[in-house]
Amino acid sequence: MRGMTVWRAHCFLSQSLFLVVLLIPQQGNAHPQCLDYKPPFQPPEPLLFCKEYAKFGCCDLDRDNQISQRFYQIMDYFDHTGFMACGKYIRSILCQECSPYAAHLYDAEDANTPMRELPGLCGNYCNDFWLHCRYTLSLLINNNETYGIEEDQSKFCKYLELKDPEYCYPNVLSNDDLNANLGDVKADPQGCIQLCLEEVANGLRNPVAMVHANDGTHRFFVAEQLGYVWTYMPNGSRIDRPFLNLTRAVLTSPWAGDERGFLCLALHPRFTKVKKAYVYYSVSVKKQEKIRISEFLVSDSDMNMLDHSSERTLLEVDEPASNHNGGQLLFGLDGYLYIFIGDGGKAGDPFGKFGNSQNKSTLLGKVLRIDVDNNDYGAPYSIPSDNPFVGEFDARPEVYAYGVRNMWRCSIDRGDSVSGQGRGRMFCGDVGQNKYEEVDLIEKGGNYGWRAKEGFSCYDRKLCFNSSLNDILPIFAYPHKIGKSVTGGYIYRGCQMPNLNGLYIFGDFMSGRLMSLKENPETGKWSYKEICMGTDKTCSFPKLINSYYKYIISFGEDEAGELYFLATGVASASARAGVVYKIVDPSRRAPPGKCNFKPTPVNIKGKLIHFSPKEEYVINKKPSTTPIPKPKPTKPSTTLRPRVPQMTTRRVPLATTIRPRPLYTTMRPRPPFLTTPRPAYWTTAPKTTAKTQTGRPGKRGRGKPRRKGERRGRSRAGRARLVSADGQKDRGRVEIFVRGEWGTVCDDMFTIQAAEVVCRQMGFPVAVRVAKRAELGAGDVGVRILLDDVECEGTERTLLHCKHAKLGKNNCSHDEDVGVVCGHYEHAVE
Ligand SMILES: *[C@@H]1O[C@H](CO)[C@@H](O)[C@H](O)[C@H]1NC(C)=O
Ligand SMILES: *[C@@H]1O[C@H](CO)[C@@H](O)[C@H](O)[C@H]1NC(C)=O
Ligand SMILES: *[C@@H]1O[C@H](CO)[C@@H](O)[C@H](O)[C@H]1NC(C)=O
Ligand SMILES: *[C@@H]1O[C@H](CO)[C@@H](O)[C@H](O)[C@H]1NC(C)=O
Ligand SMILES: *[C@@H]1O[C@H](CO)[C@@H](O)[C@H](O)[C@H]1NC(C)=O
Ligand SMILES: *[C@@H]1O[C@H](CO)[C@@H](O)[C@H](O)[C@H]1NC(C)=O
Ligand SMILES: [Ca+2]
Repeated sequence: MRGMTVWRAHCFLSQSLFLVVLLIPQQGNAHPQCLDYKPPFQPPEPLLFCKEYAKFGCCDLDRDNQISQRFYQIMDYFDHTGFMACGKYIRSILCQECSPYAAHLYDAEDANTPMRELPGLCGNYCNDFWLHCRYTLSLLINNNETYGIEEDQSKFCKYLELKDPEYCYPNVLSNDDLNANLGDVKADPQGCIQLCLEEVANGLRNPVAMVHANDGTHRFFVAEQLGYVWTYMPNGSRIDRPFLNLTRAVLTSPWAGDERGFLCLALHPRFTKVKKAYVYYSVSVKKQEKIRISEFLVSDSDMNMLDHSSERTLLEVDEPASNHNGGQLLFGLDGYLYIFIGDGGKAGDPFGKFGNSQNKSTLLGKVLRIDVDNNDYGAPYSIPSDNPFVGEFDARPEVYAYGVRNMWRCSIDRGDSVSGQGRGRMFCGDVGQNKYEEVDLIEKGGNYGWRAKEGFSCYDRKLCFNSSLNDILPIFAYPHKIGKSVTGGYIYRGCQMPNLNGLYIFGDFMSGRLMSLKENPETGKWSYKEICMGTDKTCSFPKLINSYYKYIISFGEDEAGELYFLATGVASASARAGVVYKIVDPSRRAPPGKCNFKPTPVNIKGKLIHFSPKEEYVINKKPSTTPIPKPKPTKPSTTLRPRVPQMTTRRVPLATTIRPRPLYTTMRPRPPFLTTPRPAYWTTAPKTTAKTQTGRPGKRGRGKPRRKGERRGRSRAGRARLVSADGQKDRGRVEIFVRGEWGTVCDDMFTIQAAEVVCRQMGFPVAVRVAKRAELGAGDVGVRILLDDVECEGTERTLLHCKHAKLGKNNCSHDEDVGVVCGHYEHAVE
C-alpha cells in the first residue's frame, strides 16, 4: 500500500516494536477548562448576567439564567446599602463558574483532590471582600466550614485564596498570557498546532480504513489489511462477528511493509436503501497478482454482516509488481464510485514507453470513475457519459484523472456546514518516489504529472519539458526529511471542534508526522502547519491522551464528521498493534447540546465486545520522575521538529474518577446550625479592624435571643420580628423585613411549622402556637401585607425560604395578620 520507501524501511520497522511517538512537551500553562472537565465554548446566545463571559467561557444562556436567579435569591437578604456594598462581589464570585478558567479557579483540574465550593480569590481582592461583606460567605456555600471564619480575616482569606497568583480571581482576567488568543487553537512557539487524542479502538492488525454507513446508526466499520472488517457501535463496542471476513481470498503477508492486502471498503452512499458494499483488495488468480474491486450485499438476516456468498467482481487489474497497489475507493457527491489505482509498482513507473501513469490505455496510475447503480442485470458497472476520455481513441473510458503514482487515502470535503464552501472537493495524498510527497485536489480529466513530475519537481526530464504535459500541480508537497510516505486525510467538518473547521489534516506513515493545510479563501493558497500533541497540561481532560503510534496508516470520519486516524506500532498485517484515535482540540468545543445526535437503533446479533482503552489517560499520569528530554537546538534550515521516540511497554489503563460538579440550580435548604440570628452580611465601614469585628458576633447563644441592632442598613431580607402591644418578647404579630421595609404576614395556610421558622429566627427553640385572625394585633394602615399563602416545612431559615405567594401579592386584609407564640420548652405555659 505504501511507496517504495516502505521496502527500504523494513529493517527499521522490525526493530521498532512498541514505538510511540512522544512529542516534546512545550512550556506554557494556559489551559482553559470548565467545571465539567471539558474545554470552554462560545455561547450560542449572548449571556445576559455574566456578560464578561459572553464570547467565550463555560456557560450557556440557561446556566447564566440560573446563576442570575441564585444571585437575586441571595440579594434578597440585602437592602439597598447591602446590595451596593456586596452585590458586585457576589456577582463576580458566582460568575466565575462561567470563566474559561473555571477549573483552575475551583481547583477542579486534579480529579484526585476535592473541588472548591467557591472560586479561588487573589489575596487583595479577598481582603477587600472580607472588609466589606464578610458575613456573606455562609450565603454562598453549603457547608459548615464558614462557621467561625467569617470573623477572622486571615482564616477567611486562607479559605478563599487561590495560591497561584496568576490564576486567582481577578488576576486571571488581566494575565496577558492566559487571555491571548483565548479560544483559538493552541500552537507552540514554533507554530505547531497542539491537539490531543482519544483512543477509540485498539488491538487492530494494520487498520487500513474506517468508514460509516451514513444511515443514522452512527456505526463505524474498521478494515484490517488481512481481510477483516469489524462493526463498531457509536459507543465504541465492537460486534464479535466480522462485517466481512475475506481473509481466505486476500493476498497479503505478515511481512511489515507488504502493500498488498485488503485495502479499502466503501458503502453505497444511499446505504439505507441500497444495501451494498464495495471492496478493494489484492488477490492471486492463477499465480497472477491482481487487485480486485467487488461488490457485496448486506446479509438479509443481519444488518451488521455482509452476505459472504454475494460477491460480484466489478473489475480486476493485473499488478505487474507487488507494490503501488493504490487502494482507495470512495463515492463522490455525484453518486459515482471513484477508484484510485497505483502505477503498478517498481521504481519510477518503468512500464511501456513512458510508464503507466501517463498511458491512458491502462488502468494503472489512474483515478477511475464508474457508475454502479442499476447494475443488478447485465454489466456490473457502466461508464458515466461525461467521463473525460470516453471519446478518446485508445483511452480507457473509466479514466477520470491520470498521472498518479500511488494515491493513498483520498476524501471528499463535506463543505462548510453554514456556507457549503468547499463541498465536494476531492483530496488525495500521492506517495512520492525519492524526494517529495504531495497532496492533490482531484479534477476531472486532470493529469497529476507522474512520472514526468514528482511533487513540483521534474522526475523524468524529457516528459517534464514536453509542452503537452499540461499537468495539475499539487496543493502541497513536502520533502523526504519531513516524511517519506504521505497518508491523505480529511478536511475537518465535524461539529465538536469549531476551531478545526476547514483544516485539512493528514499525516506521514514513515515519520509519524501529523500535518495540516489551511486554504486562504482570497488567494486559494494553502498554508502548512504541523500538528503536535499538546502537553500533559493542555490535554488533561477526561479520556484524552497525547501520544500515538507513529505508523499513520489511514484517516477516517464518523457519521457526524468527527475526525480519526488509524495508526500502528508494528506495521505488520498480523500484529495487533493498531489503534484508532479521535482527534480532539482542547482549546474550544462546541456549545453544550449543539452536537447531540440520537443514533438509529441497531439490531445486534452476536456479542458486543466493550472497548477498553490501553493508553494511559493524561489525567491519570503520575508526575514524571525522569526529566523531559530537551529538544536539540533547532536546525534553521528545516521545519523539522525533533521527536523523542521512546520504548515503552503497553500501559495498564487506570480508571478515571470524575466527580460531580456542584450545581447550584436551586437554593438549597440551609443547614440547621445557621438558624440563629446573624448579624448583617455586609460591613459598611471598610476601616473596621479585625479586632473589633471578632468581638461582635462571637456568642451565638443557643436558644438565647440575640439583641439585634436596628441600625439602618443592617437588617437583612427575611428577618422577622414579633410585634405586641405590651412588648412581650415571646409572642406577637409576625412581621418580616423584605427589600428595606417591614410588613405583616397573612394567616392563610400558616401552620405551626411556619411558626417554628419564625420562633427559631427569634432565638426560641420551639413554637407554641399560631395566632390567626390578628389575634395578637393587626398592622397599621401604612404597613404592607408582604407575605401570603406561606407554607413551611419547619426547617427553613426564614419565611422567604418557604413556599409563598409572590412578595407583596395577597388577597388578605390586616384582619388576617398572623401572630405566633414562641417558647423555650415544648409545653411552655402561655
Ligand atoms: C461540620 O459538619 C461535619 C459533619 O456534618 C462535622 O463533622 C464537623 O465537625 C462540622 N464542623 C463544624 C466546624 O461545625
Ligand atoms: C453500547 O451500545 C450498545 C447498543 O448500541 C449497547 O447494547 C451496549 O450495552 C453499549 N455498551 C456500553 C458499554 O455502554
Ligand atoms: C474467517 O474466515 C476464515 C476462512 O474462511 C476462517 O478460518 C476464520 O475462522 C474466519 N474468522 C472469523 C472470525 O470468523
Ligand atoms: C499503454 O498501455 C497499453 C496497455 O498496457 C500497452 O499495450 C501500450 O503499449 C502502452 N503504450 C505505451 C506507449 O507504452
Ligand atoms: C510530447 O507528448 C506528446 C503527447 O504525449 C507526444 O505525442 C510527443 O511525442 C511528446 N514529445 C516529446 C518530444 O517527447
Ligand atoms: C386567597 O386566594 C387563595 C388562592 O390564591 C384562596 O385559596 C383563598 O381562599 C383566598 N382567600 C380569600 C379570603 O379570598
Ligand atoms: Ca503529481
